[in-house]
Amino acid sequence: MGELVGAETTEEFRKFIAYYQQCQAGANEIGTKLDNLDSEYQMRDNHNPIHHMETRMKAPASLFKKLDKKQLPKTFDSIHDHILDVAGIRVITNYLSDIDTVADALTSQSDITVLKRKDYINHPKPSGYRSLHLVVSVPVFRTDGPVDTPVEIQLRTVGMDMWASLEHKLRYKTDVDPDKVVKYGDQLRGYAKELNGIETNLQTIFKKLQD
Ligand code: 0O2
Repeated sequence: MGELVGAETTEEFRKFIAYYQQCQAGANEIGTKLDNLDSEYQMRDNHNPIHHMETRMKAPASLFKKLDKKQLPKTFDSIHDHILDVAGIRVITNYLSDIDTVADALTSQSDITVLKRKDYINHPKPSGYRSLHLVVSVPVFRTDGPVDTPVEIQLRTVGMDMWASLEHKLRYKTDVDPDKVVKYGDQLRGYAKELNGIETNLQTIFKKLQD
């Protein structure tokens, strides 16, 4: 099995590109399903659970970094068999309860299989990070038939997304010594908790107004 690096013209590289496109198609399928669910909730309850969505394909450099971290060779098979987040979709919800609403509605669809679930909302990461991570398999219809394709879905509220995006910037800002960021760990965890409190209160107001 040849390595992908420097093998642009090989069969290995062609398989990788085809799979990359398949994963992108999987993310598109999930995006359409989520759009449809959001529209239905808007019609039914006069409330959109989804604030917005972002789709991303993992850059080849990040894929290779992940393979290195998992001590796997840089081959098509490694990516196909071990990397489940080649395609990712981030779903930003308006309220906390919208996360379960959207996750349950999507995963109960008959063509969706949940491959992995990580609940960083009830069990935040040591950094303070909160989100619900799901990896689902969705059929992508190719010329030779359907192929089950993994897509990672990160579901989080507007507040969780704000925290994650700013914390990510603080941590990965290349000109900052990582030790300097560690010093602010307690503060960052505290802000994540505060935001969670604020979002819980905002949801309570929303529910009262709805009743
Ligand atoms: P990108 O471009 O966002 O994907 P696994 O896939 O299960 O083998 P992995 O990928 O390490 O292992 O899983 P994890 O930690 O559950 O999820 C990784 C992704 O979650 C990260 O992707 C971030 O998007 C997000 N994330 C996890 N922890 C944190 C955190 O402490 N702070 C922030 N801001 N985001 C976090 P990547 O790898 O950064 O790349």
